[in-house]
Amino acid sequence: MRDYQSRVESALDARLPIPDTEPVKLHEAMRYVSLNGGKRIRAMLVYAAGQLIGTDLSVLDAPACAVELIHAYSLVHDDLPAMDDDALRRGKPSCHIAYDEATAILVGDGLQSLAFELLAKDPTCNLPPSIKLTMIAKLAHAAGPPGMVGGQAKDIAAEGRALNVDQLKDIHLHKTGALIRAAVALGAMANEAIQPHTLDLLDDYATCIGLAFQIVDDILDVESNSQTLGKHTGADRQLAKATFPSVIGLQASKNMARSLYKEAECALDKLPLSAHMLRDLAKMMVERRY
Ligand code: GRG
Repeated sequence: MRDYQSRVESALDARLPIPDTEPVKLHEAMRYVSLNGGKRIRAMLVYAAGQLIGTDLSVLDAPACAVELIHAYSLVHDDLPAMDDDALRRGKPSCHIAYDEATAILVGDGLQSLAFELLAKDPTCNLPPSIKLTMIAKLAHAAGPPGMVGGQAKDIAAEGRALNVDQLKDIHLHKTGALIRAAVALGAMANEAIQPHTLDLLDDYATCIGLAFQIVDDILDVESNSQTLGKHTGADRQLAKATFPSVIGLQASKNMARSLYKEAECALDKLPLSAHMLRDLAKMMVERRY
């Protein structure tokens, strides 16, 4: 996993705009938010799903960067005053604090377009155009209104309202889960040999761990502290947002995360391949402390 992490760090570094070229502030800020110590879970999922099918890691660099860039953009925009208004991200001042709001909006926009440009024309992603087109469509769907952006819109609309657990699941399957599903799908799709049945099982796995990941995020928001997490805790309470612990309780949230993890493992058990990296990643995602 550390190899995957350092691989995506170098791949991002090589693909982000050069810092001292115009517009310098935008380029610097894009690098500030993308090379600042995220866990790189989504990139690891791309690499692990791809390696499961036997895909060369070099082909997976562009998709791994693309999902991390979309993720970084979502965090930058999520931290803006118009959204969660958070001044701390990955242990450092959020983009709009370190720079300014206009720059943070442009950084998000720039990271998003770079993500799609990499999938379309990064020279290392030398796949047939039809596969690349399917990957671009998959990521666009996951990041857009049917996925992450739609989930964020529902999340904002739900502020201050009482939700039941199904409504909460629906928000997070989109807001957090859609990009995690896309990461696994992109890794698996980057190979002509992928079988539809394998893709379906991997999607079951990703759906379960995506939701479990968000439940753990909500639990950590209650049980951890901002120094460990690198972001302010208790923000959801301040914004009167429903969370898994607030809707079903802390212990039931832990049980739900555990049972989704088991479900994810069951999906992997049905694969005709040994998916030990995806197994380890699922474990890491539910047992994480930050
Ligand atoms: C603004 C379009 C738009 C979407 C924002 C994903 C999202 C939607 C907002 C992020 C807010 C948040 C804290 C969600 C909880 C789960 C989550 C995505 C946590 C952050 O992901 P990690 O823990 O972050 O993988 P690192 O920093 O490790 O990359």
